[in-house]
Order: sequence, then structure tokens, then C-alpha cells
Amino acid sequence: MSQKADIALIGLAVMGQNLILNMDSHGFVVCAYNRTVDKVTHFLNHEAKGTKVIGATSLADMVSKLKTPRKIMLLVKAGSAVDAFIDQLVPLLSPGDLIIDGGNSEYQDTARRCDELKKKNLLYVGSGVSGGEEGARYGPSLMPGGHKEAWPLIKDIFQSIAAKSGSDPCCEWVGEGGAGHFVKMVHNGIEYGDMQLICEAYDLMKALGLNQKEMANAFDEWNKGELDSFLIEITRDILNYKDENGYLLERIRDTAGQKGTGKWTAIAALQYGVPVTLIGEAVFFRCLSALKEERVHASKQLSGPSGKKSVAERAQFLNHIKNALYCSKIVSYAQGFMLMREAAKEFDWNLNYGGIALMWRGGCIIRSRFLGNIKEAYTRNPQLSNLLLDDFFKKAIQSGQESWRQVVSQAVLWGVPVPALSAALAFYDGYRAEKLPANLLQAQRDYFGAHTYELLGKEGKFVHTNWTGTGGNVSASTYDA
Ligand code: 2AM
Repeated sequence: MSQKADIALIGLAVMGQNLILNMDSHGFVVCAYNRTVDKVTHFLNHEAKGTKVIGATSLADMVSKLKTPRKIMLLVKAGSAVDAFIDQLVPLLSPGDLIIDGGNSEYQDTARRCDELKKKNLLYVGSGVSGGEEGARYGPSLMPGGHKEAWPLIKDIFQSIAAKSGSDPCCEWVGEGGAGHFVKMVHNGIEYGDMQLICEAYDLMKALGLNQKEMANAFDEWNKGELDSFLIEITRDILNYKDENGYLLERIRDTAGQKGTGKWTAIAALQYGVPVTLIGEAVFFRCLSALKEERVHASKQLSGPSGKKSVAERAQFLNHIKNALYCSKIVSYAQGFMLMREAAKEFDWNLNYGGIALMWRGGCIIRSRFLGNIKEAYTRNPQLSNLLLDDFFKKAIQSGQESWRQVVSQAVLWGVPVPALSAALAFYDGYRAEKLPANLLQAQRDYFGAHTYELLGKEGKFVHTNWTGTGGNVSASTYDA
């Protein structure tokens, strides 16, 4: 009998193939399988030629070729395909065997599958995998969660193939149930936010009259400082890109697509009542961009400010834009971490926030120097309640906020939409406000719906007022909630 495999991987689209090749490069023997079995032979004869990868002709064949306890990773389309494979695998497996889903599954699905497989004495892991095809081959960011007993079985493989930040793997155990996929979802939401912020900076640069080379140079400069990141770097390259007709970017239709993971983050934010406003705006602005025909029509009907868009000092204003982007980015990550904190409470996860920052530090789309700063903030204080309260970020906002306010006000005066920059600023001002106008809101609710309110200094006592009481006489009745 030939050598048994360390792990099986089902799903030979590019991500799956590349993860297999990555595992192979790190010395693991992988058994490959795919619904359309012809793809297995093709893969073995082409991409995997000369490797230790073995193939399987059926699920039973695959299961027979694995060391026990068996580890089987799925990289198939999220949704019913995952359930279908689980259903077929269950009768072939023995107690203690492990199924891992590396697709983009919804965290509730992962939690449900964990529960179902636990009843069958099987282990289950739902892992976020980020970094695209390149990451899968040479080092993805991996965010595994599910049955904790499964972690020792895959730790070596996962941490070996993951991206590295210095010598640290961008992969750590995230938490129980759907925790891995939840964290991956927040990662994707943050990616939406980062991209939107960069787009707003680009739009403001255009408003200022910068040509494309100047914009590319600005992003190149920014990439040398605190904004150093994959997304800033590719933005520079995109701005520099020319084909036979000149710069390509201006010829691309301005309607954004989305696969839905940003939307899921916004839905989770609403569900758990966390003000993740920047990602929400990023999702909505993609929706607005998709209304191209309506916008073209409205652009001929609706007026905006007519003055010339100019500033006294262009270089100085560019620096303001950079600072505004940086401050907003801090708010966006603070919001994302607030969402994870709330979900952790809801699901009883013991999330390691510094570890999450480290997982995102390399391999994935939002990789950046900034995530190193977040990791350091949580290392300084693992109990940090909000990123905005960390000294490093507090100081960063202190020194950038004048710029941030200038940019948002100027954009408003010019009529340039900056939903993410301005939502972040509104959040910042709201979060640091000891008093918000919600006292009026509570009074209104009590007026029309007798919802009651609490008096300052008498919290816990709920009071109702008869606001239309005769002769303007306000009567209050008190009762315990
Ligand atoms: P296929 O090659 O047989 O289409 C990405 O689409 C991966 O998910 C591919 O390996 C694909 O298999 C698999 N996949 C997509 N939908 C599937 C389904 N309903 N059942 C099983 N595998 C599926």
C-alpha cells in the first residue's frame, strides 16, 4: 500500500489547487478530490505533476487513503455544496475524524454544522481563508474556528502554510462555533471600508485637479508611512497603469460589484446593535454606484455647489487627505473590533484580538503596517475596551483630526461625496460625547408611545410623563422597570 495522506482536499478550483500545492511544498501529503472527477486526473498530470499529491476517484477511495484521525478540507462553493459533501462524508467517517470548511461560508451555517457534527461524534472546523489565489499558494491568512479539539490536529499544517509576519504565522485558533468565519466576515467588511476610504481620497485628489501621475505619486509616498499597505500599493499601480489608449482607470465603468460579505458584516452590525457605520456606508456607496443610469439622469437635474474647487496650498491639502484617511481607518478598525467584541459576548467566544490583528497582518487583502500597530495595542493591554482609547491611536487621531475636519468640511462645500470619511468623523464625535441628544429622543418616544425614560442620576427608575396634561401641568408617575 502506498503512503497515506496527511489531509484530503475537496474542490479543485484555483483556490483549492493552490492550497494543495502550498501544503505539498511544506512537506504534507495531500489527497485531492473533486465532484467532477476528471479534474483530479488533469490536476495530477499538470499543476501537481512531480509533487507528492495523490488523487482519489471517489469519496470512499479518498477516505481510504487518509491517515487517522482523518482530516478532510472542503474548498467548494459556499452554501448547499458544503452540506451536500458533509452528508456524503458522514457515513464514511469514524468518530474523531475532522471536516474543515475553508470556503466563504456564513458564520451561522458554520455554527449549525458544528452542532450537527458534534452529535455524530465528528469534529468540524470552519476556517476563513484570505489572500486570494496568490495567498493560497504562497501563504494565506487563515482564521480557523469550530470544535477546539480539532485544533491540535491541524495546527501544524495550518501554521506551516499560512503567511508569516516576521516569524509569526498569520494563523491562530479563533474560537468556538462560527468564530473563524465571523472574523473572516469582519475582515471582508473592513476591506470594503479600506477600499471606500481610498476611493474617496482619489475622488478628492481628482477634485483638486491632480493628474493621474500626481495621484500615483501621492499614493506611492503614503505607502512609505503609516498607511503602508497592500491596498495603497495596488492603488498606486492601478493609477500608473497604461495600455495602448493611455491610462486605463478613467475608462472603467464606475459601478461597483459585491459578493455580499460586506453586506453580511453590516447585517451583523445591525443585528447586534453595534455602530459599524463606516463599513455600512461603504456597502451602501457600492449600491449607489450601481445606480448608474439613475445617477446619469439625476446629474442633469440636480444641482450642487458651483464654486471652483481649489485650495490655497495643494501639497498641504493632500497631506490633510492622508491624515483624514488615516484617522478614518482607525475608526473603521475600532468599529470592526467592537463588532467582534459584541459577537464574542453573544456566542461566548474568548477572542484574542491581538491574535486576530496578527492573522490579518500578512497574507490577506487588508495586510498593512497598521495591523502591526493594532497587535501592539492589544499586547500592551489585552483588556483594551476600544482601539480609540489606546495611547498610540489616541495620539494619531489627536494629530490628524484638524486635517480630517478640514477635508470633510471642504468636501461638503465642494459637493464631493465622502460618506466613509464623514461617517467616521461623526462616529468619533459621537463616541467622545459625554452627552448626546438622545434625551430628546427618549422624550419623544415617551410622548407618543409611553415608552418611559430614565432621569439622570436616577437610572434604573423608569418614568412616564403625560406630556399633554391639561394646563401644561406635567405629571410624572414612577415605577420600577
Ligand atoms: P466542480 O469542479 O465539479 O464544478 C468551485 O466551484 C468548486 O466547488 C469546484 O471544485 C466545484 O466542483 C465545487 N462545487 C460547486 N458547486 C458544487 C456542488 N453543488 N456540489 C459539489 N461541488 C460543487
